[in-house]
Amino acid sequence: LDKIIQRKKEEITSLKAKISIELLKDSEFFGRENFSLKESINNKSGIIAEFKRQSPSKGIINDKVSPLEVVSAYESFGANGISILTDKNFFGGSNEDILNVRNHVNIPILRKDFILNEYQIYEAKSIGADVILLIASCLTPIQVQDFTELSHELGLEVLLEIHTEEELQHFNSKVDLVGINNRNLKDFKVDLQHSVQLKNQLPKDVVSIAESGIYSIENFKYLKGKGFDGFLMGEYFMKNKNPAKAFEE
Ligand code: IGP
Repeated sequence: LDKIIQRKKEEITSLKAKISIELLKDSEFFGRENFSLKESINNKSGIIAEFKRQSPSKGIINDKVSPLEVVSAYESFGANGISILTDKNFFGGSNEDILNVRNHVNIPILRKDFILNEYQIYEAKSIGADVILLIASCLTPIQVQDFTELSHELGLEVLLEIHTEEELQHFNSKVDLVGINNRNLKDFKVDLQHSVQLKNQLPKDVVSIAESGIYSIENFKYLKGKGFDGFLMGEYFMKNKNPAKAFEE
């Protein structure tokens, strides 16, 4: 009997998972073509502007603005992509933050979260994201590969985030973009040299994004000069009362 019950429990759990994924597929966003981040940053400024209310390293950055006003302004000031944190507990975000803006902007949206299983990838598609972040330090190389295949089946692009030399092993040629995080997620230290050094170890034709710690136009120009295709910037914009204003400079 114990065996039967154990087996039954597994059966029900996987059935529940299947049903919830089927429900996600009812979303209007399944079947819609994605906005490609890879194409959108090609030969442009490459700025991917982030909506981030708070973070574990900085506390509250800006909780007075709505995603729709900020994101629309980012687009009109010339951002090539938008990043939105959907993690609630540490970043104060939610899936609604993407749902509420998706139909109002015509540039790609990156769902920024800690993706650990397939369900979250279906979920990303169902809320209208175009790109998902896969963080190498949270996943095995095999998971990166499997999750990338699933994302492509659903019409999502993958941005693989790495921070250390060892994490280069998570890279495979199927991922669409590789981001190098200048911030160490364990101690929050930021060092722009970090992305420059690691970039040299990536294949030349990889679309590369410098992430975090880009706090001035000089920082941006410096990294651009080093050959990065894209620049993920959050705090520089969000710490402004009017986040898109920083673009005007
Ligand atoms: C933006 P900054 O320093 O400009 O606010 O950083 C972005 O790179 C950062 O939010 C980020 C992040 C992450 C957040 C990069 N990788 C992974 C959460 C999880």
